Amino acid sequence: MGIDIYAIKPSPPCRAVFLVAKAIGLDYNLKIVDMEKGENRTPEFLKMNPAHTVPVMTDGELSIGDSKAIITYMMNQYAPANLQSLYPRDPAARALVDQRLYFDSQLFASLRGIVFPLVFMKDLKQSQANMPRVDENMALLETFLTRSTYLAGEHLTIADLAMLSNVSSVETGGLDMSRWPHVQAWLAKLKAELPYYEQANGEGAQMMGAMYKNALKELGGK
Ligand SMILES: N[C@@H](CCC(=O)N[C@@H](CS)C(=O)NCC(=O)O)C(=O)O
Repeated sequence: MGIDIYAIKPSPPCRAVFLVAKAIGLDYNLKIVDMEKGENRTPEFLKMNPAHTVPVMTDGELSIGDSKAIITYMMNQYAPANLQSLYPRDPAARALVDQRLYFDSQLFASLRGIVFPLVFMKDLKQSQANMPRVDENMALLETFLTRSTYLAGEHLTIADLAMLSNVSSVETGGLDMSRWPHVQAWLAKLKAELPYYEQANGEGAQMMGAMYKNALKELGGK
């Protein structure tokens, strides 16, 4: 019984879920999905999430895919009162967090656009063609982070934790982070502040970065 999370460690959306669970001290059973064996396309998995993506969460009768739906549910259902500021109840403050979460999905989609063709299709050209979208989103993130210390204001929210899973992958993937100094400073600050960083995110980010860099090397890219 309890909460089950179907996931893989390198995936940024899965790491967003690990980070938020750690932040609020929520226990769950981790069910690693073997994507190479097609475990995300079995009838049982597709019943939980027809989009065949990880992460998926089950909690009693509820099965839900998409990291944003999962982390906001976790906050709404399980966050203790003293941690509500991670996903504020005030509509205006929450709107800001939600906006950053939607932006994070956009940034993830652009990252997928460089990783998927390279790692799974061995298509360097397509990956490189998609790179400007990543740069554009990272520049937008830089702009947000010139306006506030954290992504949605002056304190940590789940928008930071979701974005952290993506930006740490940009760093481990070897992209030139010096182009976005506020993002670099924010990343260093979160790594230092979150005692659960390494366990929930660091190890998986290294795995993702290695997959990207190895494929790039294999295909002769830079
Ligand atoms: N918007 C989704 C994206 C999830 C996603 O694309 N997950 C990838 C791994 S990083 C996946 O499961 N891909 C397998 C597939 O598309 O079949 C979320 O935030 O959960």
